[in-house]
Amino acid sequence: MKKVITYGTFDLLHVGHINILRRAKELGDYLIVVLSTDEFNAIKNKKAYYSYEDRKQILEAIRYVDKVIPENTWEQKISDVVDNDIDVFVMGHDWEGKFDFLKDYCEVVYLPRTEGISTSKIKKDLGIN
Ligand code: C2G
Repeated sequence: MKKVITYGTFDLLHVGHINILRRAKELGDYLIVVLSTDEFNAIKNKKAYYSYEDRKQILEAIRYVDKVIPENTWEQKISDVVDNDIDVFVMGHDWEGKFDFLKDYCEVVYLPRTEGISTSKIKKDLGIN
């Protein structure tokens, strides 16, 4: 079984998230999403609208997603990849190069982002700060 992993906040779920999850799953047979906790979002200077539990429940309902685990630190990726026997690490190309250290442990793939949509754009368009 070819195992894929990806990371993110996935707040206010939109087609950009669905597109990366679909393409990540297409690279293997099993997709783990490592979901930023509310506490880690604070470290990322992000404030999600939905709580971790709600974002987790939403992700678990997506057909491409097989497992959701918490992302608590920047430093957990190597152990996540090793402990979960991961073959492919996937992120949007806004992260291009940032996680190349994982190439010692698995394939690293950066996929094009979906243009014209983002959680911050949704908030801005709706007049939410
Ligand atoms: N994404 C995308 N297209 C968009 C918006 C997002 O492909 N229009 C991708 C991002 O590139 C990322 C994933 O969707 O791969 C999740 O995006 P965010 O929830 O914004 O995650 P981020 O804050 O980038 O967290 O340790 C890594 C971090 O947790 C990544």
